Amino acid sequence: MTFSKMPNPPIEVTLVFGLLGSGKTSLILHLLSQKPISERWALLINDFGVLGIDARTLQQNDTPLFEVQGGCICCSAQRPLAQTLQTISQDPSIERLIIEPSGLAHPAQIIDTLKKTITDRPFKLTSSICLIDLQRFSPEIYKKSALLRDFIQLADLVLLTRRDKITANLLDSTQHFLQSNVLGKPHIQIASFGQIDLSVLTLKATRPAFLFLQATGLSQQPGLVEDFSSGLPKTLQSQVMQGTTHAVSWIWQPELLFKRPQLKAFFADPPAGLIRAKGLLRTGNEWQLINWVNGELSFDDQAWRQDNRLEMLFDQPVDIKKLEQKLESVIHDRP
Ligand SMILES: Nc1nc2c(ncn2[C@@H]2O[C@H](COP(=O)(O)OP(=O)(O)OP(=O)(O)O)[C@@H](O)[C@H]2O)c(=O)[nH]1
Ligand SMILES: [Mg+2]
Repeated sequence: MTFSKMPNPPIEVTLVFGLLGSGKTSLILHLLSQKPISERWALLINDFGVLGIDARTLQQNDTPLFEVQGGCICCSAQRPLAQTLQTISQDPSIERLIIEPSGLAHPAQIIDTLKKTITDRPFKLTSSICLIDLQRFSPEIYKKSALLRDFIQLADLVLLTRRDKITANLLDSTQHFLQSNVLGKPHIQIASFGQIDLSVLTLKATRPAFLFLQATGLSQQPGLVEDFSSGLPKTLQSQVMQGTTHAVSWIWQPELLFKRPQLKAFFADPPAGLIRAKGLLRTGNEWQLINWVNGELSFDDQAWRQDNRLEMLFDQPVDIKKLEQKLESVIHDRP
């Protein structure tokens, strides 16, 4: 990749979007692992909840990371997004920006903000990547979901994820469906754990200029963050963000331990309405990133050691007392 030697070169932007848990952070981690040493990138992360778990996961020494919190950057956090873009544009060393919006964000509004915000240096969208979880895609879902159809329309690349989880037949039929039903035939790649190469950062649009669609039927309202008093031991912070999607978040002291078997049991019988969970938890001498998506729980080692934090997203109001009673069995005061 070569960057322009113009006095005020644009910052090249890659927008990585997709529904909750579709693999955005995993893809960005893989892209970062291939970053040429000579290039300077920045990351802009907009996690739905308030704990910034994605940002903690993606934090690397040589890549500045900007977080926009307080809702979705496509709606309630549009102004913080514009302000952050201005801050990024003032760093002359940054050549590329990768944006991960929350899984609830509509990319059209983000593209609009990128275009209309006046910044010291311009931003140029060089690729937009839409991740689709093969396990959660079907022609019926596509037909029902205006959001999913918008996602696919807006993407330069549709990246089908969780290849490892589905059969070759299902993969074939999904690809065939997308090629036959999406206007302009999307450019499709397939991956497990976001393992694709850096050429995706500079994709040229494969289709003529798209129409920005209005975000309709989004299950997202401006986030309202409220504190709640937690009954769990040594809780440092407990917050709930309310909209149509309810995000419940806790931070606990680092001494607490979360035993794996109990965590597995908790998520084997998940609380009603749970759609996504992630956390950075001490599970022994190590800290682990835990992810619950599609009914499956996974653990990955993390260097994180500052505290325990857990976030759960629900598609219905939550009885926090009941939820905490259930969670109590998972928390151990001492190793
Ligand atoms: N089996 C399998 N798991 C995957 C794949 N891609 C991601 N995952 C796992 O799915 C979980 C969620 O992945 P993330 O990369 O955090 O997804 P995300 O889209 O960033 O999630 P949100 O930011 O919460 O919307 C993690 O446990 C990943 O390890 C894949 O291709 N195959
Ligand atoms: Mg993520």
